[in-house]
Amino acid sequence: AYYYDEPSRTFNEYLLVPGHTPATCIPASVSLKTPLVKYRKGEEECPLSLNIPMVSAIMAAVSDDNMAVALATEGGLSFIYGNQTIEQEAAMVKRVKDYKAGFVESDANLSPDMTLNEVVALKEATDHSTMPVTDDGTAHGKLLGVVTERDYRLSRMSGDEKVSEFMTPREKLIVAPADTSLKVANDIIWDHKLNSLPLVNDDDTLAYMVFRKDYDSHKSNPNEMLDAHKRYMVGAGINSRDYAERVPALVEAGADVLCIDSSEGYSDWQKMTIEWVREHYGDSVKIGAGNVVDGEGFRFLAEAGADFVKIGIGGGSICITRETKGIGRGQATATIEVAKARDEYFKETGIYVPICSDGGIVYDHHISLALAMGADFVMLGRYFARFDESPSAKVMVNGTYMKEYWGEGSARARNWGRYDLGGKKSLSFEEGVDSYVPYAGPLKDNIAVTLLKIKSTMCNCGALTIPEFQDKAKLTVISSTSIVEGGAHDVLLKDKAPYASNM
Ligand code: MZP
Repeated sequence: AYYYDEPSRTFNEYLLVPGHTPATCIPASVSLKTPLVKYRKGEEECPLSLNIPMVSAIMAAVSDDNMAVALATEGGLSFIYGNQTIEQEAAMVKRVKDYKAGFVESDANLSPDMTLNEVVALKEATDHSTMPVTDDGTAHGKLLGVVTERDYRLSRMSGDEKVSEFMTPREKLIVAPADTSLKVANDIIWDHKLNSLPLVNDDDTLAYMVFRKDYDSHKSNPNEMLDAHKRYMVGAGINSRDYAERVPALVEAGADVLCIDSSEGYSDWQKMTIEWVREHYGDSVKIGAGNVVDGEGFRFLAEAGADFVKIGIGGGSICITRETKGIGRGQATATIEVAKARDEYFKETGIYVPICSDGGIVYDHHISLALAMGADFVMLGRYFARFDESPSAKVMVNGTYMKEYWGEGSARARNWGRYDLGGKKSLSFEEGVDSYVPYAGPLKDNIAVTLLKIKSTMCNCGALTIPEFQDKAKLTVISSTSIVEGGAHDVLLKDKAPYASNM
């Protein structure tokens, strides 16, 4: 047997040592843009990149179309879970691609002279889940919709960002009387640089008139405006069994990138899957592979043609693979070694294959550590499962709201394709658990805090981009006593901070 000289370590055993911070290095100036698929670095632009280095896990408890829209809105990407029928998965991908942010279709026709009150009445009468669209022909902005107060409250309760994203507290400061005409309301919106305008009738707010002013005002045809809209990016999980049927359906549905979802990816099955994709689609279909935990595994998949490689075995919060099978590696050590192999491969070939650290992110600063260690982006399951947008149920447990979160190798998911080694199309033993995670509210609010923490850390290390961070980062292994020193200690806490802010 081969014995490694060093123990394998987790993120929690490392800290970043700050470097010099120039005055120009402030969080607002940090770019988190990062490559998603391989490219000839230095010679060409990466064909597919992310605006933030976070993707959501290929799990039924995490990544459906709803999550995908919410995360893509923030600049990340979801991989729709593959443990469902091909038709179901393709339908989810299609819904993300068809989703029109900020636009809701309607067959109602409005004139610029109509009052806001009349528009609301029409909305109530027709019970449009869609919103009316109009063009007054002269105004700079266009009315896209009406959200009644009831819709707004319901949307907040269900965490529907599609509606609430229109409204900001600032916008609630300006209200329009119910008899204001659409034309005048439009001018108010434009003059005050608003997206929505609350309308008052007597002393009650009735509705928000939702406008948008960032598209060509000459286009009066609503459908034309909807075609002009940028589509969200979405990924999809596949397995190394039914790819000949699943891949064409997902490509047809519009998936931007695929990922072979397997607990252990250093295998001929993955090579065969990638080869099949290359044979049928050349380089036009992007496909990631994994998971691996060392340089050998990385090189195998890179040479097989993977567009990115995912790292991590046994580190997931719901994972018991290390206990059941005795395989795996500390996530920090695995990331460091794979990053080294990625850099060597780049030097030899000129091809930069992005790597993704998957699983085991417990605190926000673990994301910063993973990036500093060379990861181009991270995949998270537990983190996203906690939000309103995840597909799992929100339940009350002992007086606290929780979301359900289960592993793909649990008896509940029975995702045999992820664990299959040429067996009998069933899950022979469990490698994951079924659990609860504390409910943390909307994705948007949580991710904003997480990203600010990452950017602040990068500034502490004097870096304005992820490659610069990777170049400048100084990392130190810490002793178990310094881990204790790192938290609040030797004080009696007055109040336990909310879970989300502990991340
Ligand atoms: P985490 O973010 O919850 O720590 O980990 C999520 C990752 O755990 C997933 O992206 C996947 O790689 C892995 N996973 C999913 N299900 C299982 C399991 O049942 C698992 N063992 O390990």
